[in-house]
Amino acid sequence: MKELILKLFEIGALKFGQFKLKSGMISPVYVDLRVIISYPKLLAEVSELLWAASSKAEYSTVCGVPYTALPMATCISVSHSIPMLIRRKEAKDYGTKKMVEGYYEENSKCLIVEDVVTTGSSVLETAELLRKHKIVTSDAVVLLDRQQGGKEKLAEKGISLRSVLTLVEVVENLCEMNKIEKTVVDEVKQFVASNNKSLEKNESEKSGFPFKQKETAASSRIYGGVRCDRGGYRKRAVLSKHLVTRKLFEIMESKQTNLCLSADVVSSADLLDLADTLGPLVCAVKTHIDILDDFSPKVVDQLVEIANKHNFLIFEDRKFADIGNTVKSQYAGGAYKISDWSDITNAHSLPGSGIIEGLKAASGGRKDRACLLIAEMSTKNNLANDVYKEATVKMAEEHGDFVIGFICTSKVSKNPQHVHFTPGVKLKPGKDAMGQQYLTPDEVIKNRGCDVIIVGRGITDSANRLQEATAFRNAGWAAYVQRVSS
Ligand code: S5P
Repeated sequence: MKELILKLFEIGALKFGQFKLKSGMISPVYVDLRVIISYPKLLAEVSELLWAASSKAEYSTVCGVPYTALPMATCISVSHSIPMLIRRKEAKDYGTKKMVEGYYEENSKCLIVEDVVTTGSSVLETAELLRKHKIVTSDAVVLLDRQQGGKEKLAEKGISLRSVLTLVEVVENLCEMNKIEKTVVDEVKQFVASNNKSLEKNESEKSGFPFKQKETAASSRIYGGVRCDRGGYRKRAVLSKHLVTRKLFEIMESKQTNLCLSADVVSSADLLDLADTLGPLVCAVKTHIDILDDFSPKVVDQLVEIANKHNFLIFEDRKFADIGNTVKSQYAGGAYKISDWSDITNAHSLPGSGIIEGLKAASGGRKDRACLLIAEMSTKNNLANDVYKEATVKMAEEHGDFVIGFICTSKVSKNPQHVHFTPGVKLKPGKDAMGQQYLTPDEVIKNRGCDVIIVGRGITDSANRLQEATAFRNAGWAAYVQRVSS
């Protein structure tokens, strides 16, 4: 089960933080198993486990609770030659007006399949409908039981619920694998123990996904300082006035990653493939859009779609360095129209504050656009000395409505609203042939106090990019956890 739990965590099906459910309840965990359908192997595996969990039940048909469990029920049906029924959510307004599709005999037994159970109300709704059609429903299987009274409630109604996973088992395993902190486990356990039956599944997991729409991300979270983590990303999300900073910290916290992929590849297909494959592991994807051999506006549209799907920010590493009037056109115009699609961009502070004015003007006052100033560089013999660095930080302070932090190799600002992005990161220290110098995630995050590791060739040159990105993500996150807990 460990592997399954890890996979669910990695694809973002389980998120930890403070989530306000529609019912008003604050949950320390958010479960979105819908994303499983994007991973066919996992879908098949999960369906087999559901089928195995039903081994003691007797049934001649299966019926998935709409919608996430529909494909799971379909997989069980096809793999084990068990006829399937579909429960409609609304009756058709034409034709037969049937609420249950598929062939069944009166008094035949049907197994209900569900992805997640909280209070059990969705399973019960399906069971009641099937019962109205004289179909016997005494058994249900679920992938994840949130342990909030659903099993008991269903038992009272004559339905025996078997689960593949329980929430407590999930968090305990994730903690053992160093994916979440012990405090999160305790919070979830406390939440489960409070056994709040007022949580309605239809009101929570099934009806909204806080991070799906970029615009709704901020509004769906709690900013009351409900939980602080001693200067950690969550607390800083609460403190942050800039929408992009807040979003970034929230993403980092919910996906438990401080990895920014530097997708320095030259083909659009490679860029999109990287973003889609590694999207679940990163908080941001950094592009050099002008190195694509085959750039077309479609690429950035697709990249934005992928960013929405996997909940990461896009950072075009344009390193603007000209006068305000010129960068204005470079940012919003030309072939790339960067301000249309990139959440974050960066600029040298060398020209003075005019460059920020120009970029800000080009962004048209959009609150979801932000800039990092280059305070330090990762290359040997670079010219950014302490005076330059301090002047850059001052400039950032003066333009907090657009500048959210720095490209740097150390923590240059004490302002918790400033984000520190550090390039030149590999799992082992070293350098390349052209002056690039590498630090480890541990050094960058734990010792130097930076926030985000930017990793390019450490991942893109690897034969197994997914495995390598996972290693960077784990190393970066472990370093952060150690930093905030020490
Ligand atoms: O000082 C810097 C600033 C940046 S943004 N040093 C850097 O290396 N970068 C960028 O980070 C660089 O342009 C490249 O895209 C990435 C590092 O790539 P890597 O392959 O060396 O990890």
